[in-house]
Amino acid sequence: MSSTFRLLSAGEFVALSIWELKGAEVEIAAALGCEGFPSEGDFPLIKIRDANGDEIDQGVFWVRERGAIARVELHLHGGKGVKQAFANHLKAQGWKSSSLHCTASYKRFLKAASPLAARAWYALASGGSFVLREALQAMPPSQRKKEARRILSYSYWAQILECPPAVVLAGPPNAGKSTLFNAWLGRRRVVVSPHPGTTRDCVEASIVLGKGDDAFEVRLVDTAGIWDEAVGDDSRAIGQSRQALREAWRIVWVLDASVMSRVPWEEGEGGQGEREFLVLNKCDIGSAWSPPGVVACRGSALTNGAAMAEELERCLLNSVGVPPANPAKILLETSVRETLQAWASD
Ligand SMILES: Nc1nc2c(ncn2[C@@H]2O[C@H](COP(=O)(O)OP(=O)(O)OP(=O)(O)O)[C@@H](O)[C@H]2O)c(=O)[nH]1
Ligand SMILES: [Mg+2]
Repeated sequence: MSSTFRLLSAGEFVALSIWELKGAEVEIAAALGCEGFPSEGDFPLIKIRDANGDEIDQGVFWVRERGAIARVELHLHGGKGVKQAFANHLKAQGWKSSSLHCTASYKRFLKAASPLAARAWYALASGGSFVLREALQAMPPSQRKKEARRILSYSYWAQILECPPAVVLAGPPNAGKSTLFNAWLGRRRVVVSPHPGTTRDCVEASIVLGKGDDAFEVRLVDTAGIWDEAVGDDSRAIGQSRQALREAWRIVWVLDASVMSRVPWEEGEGGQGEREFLVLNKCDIGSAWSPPGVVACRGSALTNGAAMAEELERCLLNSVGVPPANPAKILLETSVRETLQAWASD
């Protein structure tokens, strides 16, 4: 048997899995348990049964090409188990699996976790950067230099999309970092307790910042509380927190407003720079003090954490600016970036 099948959609958990089957019409019909092929323009919903006649899924049957070797597309549900069961079903009947040959950028497009990443990787996969380069090539040198510089000023978006950056929640123990982390995610992801030193390992989760086409993915990181005189496991946990702070794209310092405490930079942590934000938490039980410097957000992660997260998202978005309207200007391809760098410095 020379019939082959392959998965056209992304491999991870997705709502739909899209399959391509190539082979003789009778073999395809037998594999799908149909009487025959639907008439042209007809896309029936068919039930897929395994060798025992048990239904494993149902999906849309689309005939792309008829002939000695027919090609059909099948849209099934996207769960991992369904995909595995369908592939097993075909293999048991002698079908061979073939892989999808697509470019690295198209694969990144399929896996994109945010609208901005999807738009930028799609622009690259469909030749957008080539069109951009051609357009610049046709410009007079002085205009090209100016335009290349302008486009290169968006380079940080390429870094953000290549590797989602870390927004690190840090501060003293028991200040409410993990409570805010959970509230931000909208689910109980990490343990919260009244005992200082609850969080040990850094825990991260993906979140999407912003709305609409420009929304992009970042990694929200919960860390162990930092305090002096820690020894043993506590000291190792704080070592991890400090590592996370060094690698952070943005730092959100969470402090307890109800008890007098020192601000991180008085303890040699952080530097109150533009990429750091101060949060005063536990305002529901008191505001014993107010730290020097700008407070990005005050509130109670316990009673109103979602609103605090929203406020912080606004601060983070304001700190990063707006990506270019044309996603091809986010130069994800090194060779195009290098060409523009050469033009910009001509
Ligand atoms: N009243 C009040 N309690 C809060 C608030 N946020 C957190 N807590 C409580 O404070 C305690 C510590 O909260 P956590 O979120 O575990 O604090 P943490 O900063 O992660 O602590 P470590 O992991 O030990 O560094 C828990 O009992 C929380 O329920 C708040 O806004 N108001
Ligand atoms: Mg914690």
